[in-house]
Amino acid sequence: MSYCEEHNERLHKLLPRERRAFLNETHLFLRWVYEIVSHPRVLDAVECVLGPDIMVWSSQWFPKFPKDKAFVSWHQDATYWGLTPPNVTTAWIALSPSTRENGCMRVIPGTHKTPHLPQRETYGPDNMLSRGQEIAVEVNESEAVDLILRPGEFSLHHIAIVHGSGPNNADIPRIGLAVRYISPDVVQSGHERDLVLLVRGKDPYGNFEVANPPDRDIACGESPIHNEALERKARNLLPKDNRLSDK
Ligand SMILES: O=C(O)CCC(=O)C(=O)O
Repeated sequence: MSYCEEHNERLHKLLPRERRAFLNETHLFLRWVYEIVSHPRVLDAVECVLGPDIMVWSSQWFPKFPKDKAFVSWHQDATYWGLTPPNVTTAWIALSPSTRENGCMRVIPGTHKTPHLPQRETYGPDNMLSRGQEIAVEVNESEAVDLILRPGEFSLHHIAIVHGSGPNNADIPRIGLAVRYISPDVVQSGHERDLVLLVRGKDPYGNFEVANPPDRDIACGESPIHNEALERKARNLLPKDNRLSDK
């Protein structure tokens, strides 16, 4: 929270999708975020899905201020991350209550098992995704399940599941850290080798560059590893004119 408070004024001046430039890959330069992403309770759950060898490919904060219009359109991460095979799971870790009223994440069960849906880029100003990407066909919202969490709880979601979230209509913030875990056999389609952290087990594949975890908190913008990770992700994932963030 102190990190968010420190950058509160700057964050408020940015569009939701621009805010995220401050909020990506903080596990690479903030020790306390690293401690969250490598917490044994989180990794035990991830291990049930991915097996004993686990790497953090990315992490992103998704903060919604009280009465914030920011939302996340329905989308499938698998469409634009370029990661195969889909041995990828996101732990969405709540640092505030996450409820229907303050815009909790919602998923459409079973959609990770059906063919990927077409997606379009809207660049909507209140959309928290960097290109405002959204599913281009109708999503049956009556099937949506709310992932209601208390602070300290987390959910896991598959890279291909249809998910999104609405605005924050409450007087309290909604803060979540989305941590993207992969198993080391995953390959990325971009030209750059992304920087990852090995948080459990071993990496017999060498598909990614394994970075060292931070041993202390470093100021935002002053960590060479963080800057490098942001640039590589942007070069892999974003069109040249929109390299503000990686999602
Ligand atoms: O925080 C949200 O509401 C959406 C998060 C999300 O899209 C993700 O974790 O992939």
